[in-house]
Amino acid sequence: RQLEQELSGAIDRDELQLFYQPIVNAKTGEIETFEALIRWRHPVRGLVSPVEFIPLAEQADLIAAIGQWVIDTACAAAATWPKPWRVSVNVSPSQFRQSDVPALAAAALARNALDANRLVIEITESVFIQDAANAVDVLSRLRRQGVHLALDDFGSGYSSLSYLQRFKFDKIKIDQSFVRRLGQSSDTLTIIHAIANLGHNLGLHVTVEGVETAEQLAILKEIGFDQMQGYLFGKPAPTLTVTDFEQARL
Ligand code: G
Ligand code: G
Ligand code: MN
Ligand code: NA
Repeated sequence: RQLEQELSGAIDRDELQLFYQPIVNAKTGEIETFEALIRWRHPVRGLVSPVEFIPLAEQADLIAAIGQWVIDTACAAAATWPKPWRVSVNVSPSQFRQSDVPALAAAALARNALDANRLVIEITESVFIQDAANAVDVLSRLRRQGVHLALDDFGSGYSSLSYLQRFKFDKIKIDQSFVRRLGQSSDTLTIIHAIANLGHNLGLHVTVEGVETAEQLAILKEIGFDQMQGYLFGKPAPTLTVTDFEQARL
């Protein structure tokens, strides 16, 4: 309750912050995109994870305001970057239903004179569960504006495959849980490989997430992804650092 109340003032008190994590080209190691990941700098609790406060924001009808702040802030940041990297923003299912995401995106892009193809919207399979027709309509509007669309956490939900027929995304991001289990069973590699082939055969770009170790990288390199993301290439950070300007060693 109290945290919920505090959250309602967090935007005005300037307590929300975006961290940025690099997403690199899997062949060259060059940075292509930064994913914006929200944090709440709580005066007493310190950095609060979105895992904790996004559900609160959804209950308290604050998700629309926070979502708008995220898109605005991410576009403003991208407009200041020294290279035309894309910025990728997570949009939760309730935000997708409650706010006019295409209008918010259009306003933020215009305000910051940012080309629409610099913005990526990441959604998870769960946006299709409640109102698939609306979700497809919203995605189509974003597509017509030139915004890129990514299906996040792919493979972690159920009946993931049917969603690939509902809307043609630009890319799928393979859920981190697969990479985490790489060392545990050889089946995991088979599954990751199959997802990558499926994505490529559908003409989609495929990103693998949660790459933490050189061992994982060595295995994943064999598969042939388009992009990779994970602590090995860079952790989410409040500002871009010198290493963000270097190529990852692949
Ligand atoms: O950055 P971190 O690993 O703590 O993120 C945890 C979860 O919060 C992830 O599922 C991520 O997609 C989600 N998340 C991060 N930033 C945002 C945001 O700005 N909006 C929404 N809706 N979810 C976010
Ligand atoms: O659900 P989504 O994919 O948007 O969540 C991304 C979250 O994963 C971010 O909050 C980020 O902090 C976290 N993350 C990014 N790279 C890694 C990684 O290599 N290992 C782990 N454990 N988490 C990561
Ligand atoms: Mn994401
Ligand atoms: Na993800």
